[in-house]
Amino acid sequence: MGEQYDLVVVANRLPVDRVTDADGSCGWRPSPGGLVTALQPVVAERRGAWIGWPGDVGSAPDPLTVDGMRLHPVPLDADEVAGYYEGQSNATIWPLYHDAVEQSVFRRDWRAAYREVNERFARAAADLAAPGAVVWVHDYQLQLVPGMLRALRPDLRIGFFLHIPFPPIELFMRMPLRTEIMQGLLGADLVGFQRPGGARNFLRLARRLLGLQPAGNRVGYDGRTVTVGAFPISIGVAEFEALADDPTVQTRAKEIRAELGDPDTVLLGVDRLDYTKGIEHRLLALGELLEGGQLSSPGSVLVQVATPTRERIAHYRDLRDRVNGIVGRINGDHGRVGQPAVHYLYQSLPRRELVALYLAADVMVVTPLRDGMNLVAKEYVATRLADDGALVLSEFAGAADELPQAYLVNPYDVDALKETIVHAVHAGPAERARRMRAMRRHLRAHDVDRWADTFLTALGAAHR
Ligand code: GDG
Repeated sequence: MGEQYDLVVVANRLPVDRVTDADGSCGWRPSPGGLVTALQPVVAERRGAWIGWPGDVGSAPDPLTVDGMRLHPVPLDADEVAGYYEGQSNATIWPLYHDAVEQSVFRRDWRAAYREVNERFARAAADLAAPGAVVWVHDYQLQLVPGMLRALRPDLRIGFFLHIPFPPIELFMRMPLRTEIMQGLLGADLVGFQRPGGARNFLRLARRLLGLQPAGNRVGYDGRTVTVGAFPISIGVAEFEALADDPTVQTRAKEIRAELGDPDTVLLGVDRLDYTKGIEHRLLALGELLEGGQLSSPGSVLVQVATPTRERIAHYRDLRDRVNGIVGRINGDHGRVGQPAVHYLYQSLPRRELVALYLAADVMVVTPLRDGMNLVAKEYVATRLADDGALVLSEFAGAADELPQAYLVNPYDVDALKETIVHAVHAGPAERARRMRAMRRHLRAHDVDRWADTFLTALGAAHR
């Protein structure tokens, strides 16, 4: 018998990236993100393991220990990256679960790859989990894993958390893999969603598609009881507060404002360059505001950070071209030498620089067309230690449930978006402080540690 663990996290990605140095030797670089920050202490404290893909193509490297977590790499070959990851996960499921804001592509060979890779993750978890262990499976790439793992190891306590929205029945029903995915998810003891709406969609679907009879937040399946609930994810609030309190970050924020030409208003957008994030809607609204004179350049500037993502998928390349075009047009129409209206960065920035940008921004503009949660909105709020600044937030982000004091807006309604941005830009300090204080208070009581604890406690209590 090999290594065994009482807690096993299963996620598409490992919390590290494999990097190849100039001399050809391989090394590891931590890839800090919200999920890693949340789970590292939990996994380390329980001497747990993390199963995931190292992010490159090729054979499996040996297991390694990082920050008290035992990491078990799952290898993918080039066809699997194309079929399981870029195909079924990101060109079929991702758009469909986000209200079909882009057309999903359905392909048999992608489904086969998805099954095969999910099976590999499930077998890895079955090998590593101690008798009666807790296994926590994450996200849309691995929806078949709970069912596959249940078949291999009926003794385990299995939790599943979906980071993205769970769609209404009408959309879900399009998927050729619909029954398998539902059966896969129902292999878990606890299925968690970001919002109550996702949990409701799931329970309705269990009735419609599988003829099950949910009672409250529970549904019987295959002789077991599956509990369903909403567990809104959060951020490491203390970490962001500490960065915001750091004098070098504060100095950098002042420098950024100076580099932008000391404008009256700095607006900020930070997103992966994804078509779900509503970047085009935001830019079009800004363009019309400059055109109509409600905002003026160089008095107001927008900094838009768009982090490169999924660049091999056609929808993402097309989006990049469109955004380049809109930014170019706005700057062509409204910029001056040395004073563009939009400062556009297609780059991934260090976290300190990101926080300096949050501090430099008067108005944060978060306008997704659909988003599971949106951590950027929470990060901006957490860093506003003086309760200043304003958050414009789409109703269609999960964060809107918890941050009703934001300037909420339907980003599809361009006039409403323009009005809301203008309102946020002109709001007085007292109004801003009132809103920001309430949002900060909520976040401080609901950080990511509490999210992980709440989920694991509910999993412990879930019926067998
Ligand atoms: C998925 C769901 C859900 C972004 N640019 C840079 C950078 N970031 C960081 C942000 C934030 C994270 O990436 C993005 O998180 P979001 O929640 O905003 O969005 P997704 O990536 O789509 O995440 C989402 C989330 O999962 C968690 O469940 O909230 O709804 O779609 O932390 O700060 N970080 C750095 N440089 C960048 O340029 N360092």
